[in-house]
Amino acid sequence: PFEAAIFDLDGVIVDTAKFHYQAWKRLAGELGFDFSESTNEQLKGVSRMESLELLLRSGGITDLTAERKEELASRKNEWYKELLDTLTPGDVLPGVSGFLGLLRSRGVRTAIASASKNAPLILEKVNIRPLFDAVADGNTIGRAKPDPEVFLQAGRLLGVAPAACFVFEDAAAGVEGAIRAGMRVVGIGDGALLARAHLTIASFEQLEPVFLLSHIGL
Ligand code: B16
Ligand code: MG
Repeated sequence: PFEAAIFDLDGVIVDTAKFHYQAWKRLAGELGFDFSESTNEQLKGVSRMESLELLLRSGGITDLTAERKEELASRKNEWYKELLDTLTPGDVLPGVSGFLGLLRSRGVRTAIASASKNAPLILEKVNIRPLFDAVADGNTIGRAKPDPEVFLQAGRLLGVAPAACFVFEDAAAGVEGAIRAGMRVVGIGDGALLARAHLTIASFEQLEPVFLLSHIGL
């Protein structure tokens, strides 16, 4: 039986994935190359510095000092935070709050497992922190997805064993991390990109909670 539901943040609870993409694209533009949405797919769920490395590689830039990389990453983060500033509770993705409420009413514990250091800020801006029993994020972990650390930490904070946890993820790296953690995974988004998930849905909007609950076996 499943006792806990663990949610990725960017792209699952709120559509901040598009803000990451806009900010990275702006950085690529300043560096003189274009950055496509398909390359961006690889950055989802990956840490800030690893995302920068992937971006630079896609633009053929290989000779930057560590200091310059730090500077570029923090510039991107400033632009990203300007975009986060526009977030309101209305930006929680459709169907999410209702599903969280349903889970909690059935005694299921809930947590966030996000690679983002901005997770606390985002949760506060959209006012959804009260619907989670625990938060594991980029400030509390050492290794980014696809490492299982953030999921294992979320399970530990809830006091629930991995085999009793269900994870909701929009990124291939996150699906992989959750599988390595020994958890079941629901992919949110493009089934082809999330082929390793145990089940994929287009969005929570499409989700019929009762159907999913019966699928999960709650
Ligand atoms: P930050 P998630 C991830 O969040 C994003 O998907 C990924 O694109 C981003 O690089 C990473 O957080 C780090 O974010 O720069 O805000 O610390 O999907 O794991 O909730
Ligand atoms: Mg995500």
